[in-house]
Amino acid sequence: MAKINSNYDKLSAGYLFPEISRRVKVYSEKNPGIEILRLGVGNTTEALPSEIIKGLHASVDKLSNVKTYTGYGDEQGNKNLREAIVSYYKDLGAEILPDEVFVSDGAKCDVANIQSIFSNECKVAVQDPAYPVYVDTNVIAGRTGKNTGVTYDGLVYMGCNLENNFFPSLPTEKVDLIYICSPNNPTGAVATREQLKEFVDYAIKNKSVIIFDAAYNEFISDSTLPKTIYVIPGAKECAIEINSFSKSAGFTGVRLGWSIVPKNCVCEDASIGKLNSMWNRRQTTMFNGASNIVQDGGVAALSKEGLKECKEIIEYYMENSRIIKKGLEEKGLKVVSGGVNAPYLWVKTPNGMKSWDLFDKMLTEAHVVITPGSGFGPSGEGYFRVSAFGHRENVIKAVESIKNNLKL
Ligand code: PL4
Repeated sequence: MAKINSNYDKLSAGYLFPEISRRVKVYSEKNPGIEILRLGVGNTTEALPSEIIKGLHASVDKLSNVKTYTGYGDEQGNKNLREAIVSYYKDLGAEILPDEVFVSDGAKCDVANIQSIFSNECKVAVQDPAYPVYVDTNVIAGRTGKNTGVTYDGLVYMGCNLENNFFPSLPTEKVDLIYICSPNNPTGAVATREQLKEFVDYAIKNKSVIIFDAAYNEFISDSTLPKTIYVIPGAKECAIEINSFSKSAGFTGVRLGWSIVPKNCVCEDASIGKLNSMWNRRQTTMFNGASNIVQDGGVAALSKEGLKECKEIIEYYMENSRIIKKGLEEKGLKVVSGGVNAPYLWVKTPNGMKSWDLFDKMLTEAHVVITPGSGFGPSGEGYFRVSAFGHRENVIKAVESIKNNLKL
């Protein structure tokens, strides 16, 4: 007799982003002809730069010739891409070995799957608010108790708020797996070296592992802020880093990411090399490698010219961010975090409104889609996230519509 994984029943009804799409669809169907302006999902909109297009085309051409055709590649990723990632880290000031790099088809599956190499006994700590995948995958795996409607029992929520400048203090109880995202989704806050060092020291002392999501690291323009946790002394002993080509190179639809599991990364019952070999086993068993065409696109994105072109597109989105910030502040809304070294702005809802009420108000009055803060965790209630990804003219239209039509 088959039985379901009843942990699914603990989850909140719908995953955040499909729930937003559902509400927007219902509204659009009832109000045909109204133009919806999207500052909700962090979805890239600008064309891929020429160096990446060249890399992708060349790779397609290789497949047309029997002498250069390739079939399955290494599950961990092609050698040239893994080496390009190693050299990317070297430029950031971190020494990573090629067999510590695991290429994937995006960061989402890596941040979702990485928990599977750890015991179900592990106590999990998440920044609150956080990208919902960290919490939901641990719920599915059975590392939490029941859903109270606001929180999950057994999970440690590390509150990020105005008082701590949206970076949490160390957990007061012993935790085993710690999710940190910097630049943070949704608050846009970026951890300093000192803040990360505190967590690294904690993890080493407690034999915990940090899962560091660096998906937005290329949006950091302040050179004093770390773009990888591996510039922090000791981080290779306690941290797994996950990154993506989605936001830095516009690969949201193309799909490519990577995880780094250093050989020196250990935990209570894993000595040197064990976590790396477990992730290798997991990936080689359950994943068949990223598309060879896309991997060649990734190599092009990490080339000198590719990085330069991608930087220009990042700067375009960051100009959007400045436009949004200025417009929201002119409207009297409080942008409390983000938008400077990150493509998200974290904004207080006016008059103490609930996040989803503000979502509906924004949609019906200004026809603008934002993301309700409570969708990212209990500390997100009373806030909303605005994404700076979008065509400039749409961003300007959205900001104008908020200024002219939102009734405060
Ligand atoms: C909507 C902190 C976006 N359907 O594209 P990937 O898989 O390489 O990266 C996913 C990812 C990983 N880590 C962080 C992220 O913020 C994201 C993407 N988040 C958003 O608007 O918050 C897209 C969300 C998508 C999803 O569910 O991920």
